Amino acid sequence: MFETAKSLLLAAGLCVVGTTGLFTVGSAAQAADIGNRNIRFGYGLNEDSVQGRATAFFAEEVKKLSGGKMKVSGFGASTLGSDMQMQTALVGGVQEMMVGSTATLVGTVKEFGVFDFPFLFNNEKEADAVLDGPFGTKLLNKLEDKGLVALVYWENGFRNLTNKRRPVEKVEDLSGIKLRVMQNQVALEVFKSLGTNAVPMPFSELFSALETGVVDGQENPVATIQSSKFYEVQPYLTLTKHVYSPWVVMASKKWWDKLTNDEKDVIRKAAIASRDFERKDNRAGSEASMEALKKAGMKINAVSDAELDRMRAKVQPVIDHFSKEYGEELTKELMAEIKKARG
Ligand code: TK8
Repeated sequence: MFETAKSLLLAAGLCVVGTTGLFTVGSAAQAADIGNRNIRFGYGLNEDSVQGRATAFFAEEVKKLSGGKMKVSGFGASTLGSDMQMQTALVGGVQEMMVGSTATLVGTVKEFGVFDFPFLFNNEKEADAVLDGPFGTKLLNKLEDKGLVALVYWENGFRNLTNKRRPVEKVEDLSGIKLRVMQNQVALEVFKSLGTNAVPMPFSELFSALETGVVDGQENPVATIQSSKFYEVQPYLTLTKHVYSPWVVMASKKWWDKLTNDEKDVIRKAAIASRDFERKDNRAGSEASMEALKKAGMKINAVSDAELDRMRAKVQPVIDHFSKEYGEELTKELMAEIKKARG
């Protein structure tokens, strides 16, 4: 009886080693240099979303790895502020952690704008390879000088277009649509070049802007369209998959510098585990999200390859312009990484 219990415990211990490689059992976590820490972790989507689930997963991992000493509290629906407001709070050391869009980091490290280049990645496999490889890591590391310790990329995913005016089947259908875009120059110029009346706005204001008619449409991945209930105010969904949006999990450098090495280790390991969980969850859920959006009454259409090619041609000058601005070396490096991922 006791023997069985002991071997079960051993098996559980081994399992922890297998998945995290950090501590064998709780007692080892206690022996490590870990103190009591309260960590406020902010995000923009609702609690019932991929961000909410991955934050809960991250909190659980941190709890496990720290023997219950480090406590992560998630704050969803932008209750701690928009992405940019949270970044400022992290830099100032008044908030510990957050996850937000690369698109909102361009004011800090402008090169993050490359991830707003349309049609950059063909699939998630390419995105994972580039983001987790030397290119993605290099951009994350640039944040450290600016007061942000970037840990991992999560996935928002391939963005699609919704609006209340009409189904978008060809470029011309975009003409004059008042479209909310993320707050960065690339997104703004891209959607201007496609003929929309593009309006930059924080995500935290988007639902009400759609509801009150301040804007006609927006673009986001299907999981986000569902979890943010945009189907309540947007009749048309067009599957453009025009750009892949990453999220970045970050910590305040001011706060990070006060952690012990063991505490940093806990956060790093938990962040990597949360990345794998979040991507799996997002990918597994996107078909169900499509079904839910259909059921909710959205009219969904795809765009022909020929029309997507026309969109590509329209946005190319914008990509060329910003490639120059970031330095052509950087874009070359990015393209080489993508080529490598394509094999
Ligand atoms: C949520 C945002 C959002 C992003 C946007 O935190 O702003 O449209 O796609 O999902 O990061």
